[in-house]
Amino acid sequence: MDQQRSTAARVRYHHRHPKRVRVIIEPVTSRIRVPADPIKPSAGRHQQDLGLGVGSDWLQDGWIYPAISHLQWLELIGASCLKSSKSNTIVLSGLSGSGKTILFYQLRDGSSHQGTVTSMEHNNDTFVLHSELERKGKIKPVHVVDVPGHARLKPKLDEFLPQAAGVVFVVDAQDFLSSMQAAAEYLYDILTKATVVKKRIPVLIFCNKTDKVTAHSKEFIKKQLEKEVNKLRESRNAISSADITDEVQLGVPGEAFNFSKCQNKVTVAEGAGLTGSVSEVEQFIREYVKA
Ligand SMILES: Nc1nc2c(ncn2[C@@H]2O[C@H](COP(=O)(O)OP(=O)(O)OP(=O)(O)O)[C@@H](O)[C@H]2O)c(=O)[nH]1
Ligand SMILES: [Mg+2]
Repeated sequence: MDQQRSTAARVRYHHRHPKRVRVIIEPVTSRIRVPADPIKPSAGRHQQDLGLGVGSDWLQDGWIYPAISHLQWLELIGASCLKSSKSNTIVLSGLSGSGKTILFYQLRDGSSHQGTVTSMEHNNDTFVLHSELERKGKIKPVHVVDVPGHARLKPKLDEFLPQAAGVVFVVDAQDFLSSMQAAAEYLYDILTKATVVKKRIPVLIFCNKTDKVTAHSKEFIKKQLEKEVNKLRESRNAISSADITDEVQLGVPGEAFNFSKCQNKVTVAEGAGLTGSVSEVEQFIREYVKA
């Protein structure tokens, strides 16, 4: 009698809840018999092959076994794992001095660790938010990456963006006017990244340092950034040479740009990392990295 090693799947429907199915994958060393009857459900259960097999289906012990290679199964299992494993990475981005590192420590330790200097390396840690330490039950930790604003380190962003569940773009609300153009350019680069648009990665523009009385409001910052992004969009579109190529076109051509036109969700919040006023960032994180 022929022996065949292969993998098999069966779908078992719940007898009372037909929408509930169980897929059972198992290696099979089967004695191959030509099916007399293509489908023979056993008492009280409905079975069905997955339609994934190549060649014939073989009937054994009342189940249909599509013979497909182990490699195909690995691919299928890998794909379903990727789908179900949600990222827990939040990327902190923004110009140098906007307050990313202070925010990072505030989220992790509930303290600003005053005296931070310009970061020359990215900060990277997985932790339960400090504000959630008192909460009962199991809480999903968040992987927070603080990418320094130094020009040399900005390319690091490309490394982390593909795995991001969300991006926090930190803006210095106090020193906003002098850094507005540079901030808009950096934000524009993020919003036109193919990975951000394709994966619909949400972006939170966090207007930081609002503990200072001279800080600009989030409404003002939002409007100014939209205007600056609009200008950038026009000037870059006008460049006929391929010197600068945006991966994705922003907004609707011919219409003034605003963040609601982005394919991914872009929201604006305000607070101060230094004084621990970061609840809007925490809410954003928990919206996209479920506890
Ligand atoms: N008043 C005030 N100052 C802040 C706040 N957050 C950060 N700062 C100050 O801003 C400066 C820069 O903060 P950092 O967190 O080091 O900035 P960064 O974005 O990490 O900068 P790079 O590492 O260079 O990219 C520090 O002197 C902080 O004390 C805030 O909420 N309010
Ligand atoms: Mg820093």
